[in-house]
Amino acid sequence: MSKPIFVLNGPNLNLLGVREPHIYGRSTLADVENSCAAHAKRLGHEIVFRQTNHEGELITWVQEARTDACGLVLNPAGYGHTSIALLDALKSLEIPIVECHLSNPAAREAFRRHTYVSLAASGVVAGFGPASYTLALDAVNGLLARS
Ligand code: CA2
Repeated sequence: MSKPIFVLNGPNLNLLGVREPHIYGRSTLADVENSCAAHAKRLGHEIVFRQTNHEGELITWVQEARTDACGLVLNPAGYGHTSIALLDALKSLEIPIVECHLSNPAAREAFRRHTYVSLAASGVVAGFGPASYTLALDAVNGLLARS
């Protein structure tokens, strides 16, 4: 079996389905994890799915992905807009990286229009709710097939 695809989630995404359903929908993060695991299985992959509210922990997991993952789906949440340290960690990876957002940040406040993560990602999937994650898994799978 090849290495898993890491699906990493940044701060406050543990509140999914609990707060702000008008923006982020009613699915919980556990629902998103279950649909990612089922979709990855159909693609012939396993996933490691994690969420943290701590920047350093997210960076440690990105570093872990360097040796232990075949691809990365990352919803950096607020850290995407702020963290050069996260970008530096992502730049050390040689596996496909797909940035993923539930909402469409480009259609929201101006400060959400830029993410540092995009500088290291092969592409971005945003605005499709939980389906952004399964589409991002499709993208990683496609990139792996081409490599
Ligand atoms: O749309 C996304 O997935 C975001 O990454 C979510 C981030 C936001 O800062 C990005 O601009 C776009 C916020 C995550 C907070 O998640 C919550 C979920 C439910 C209730 C409150 C916050």
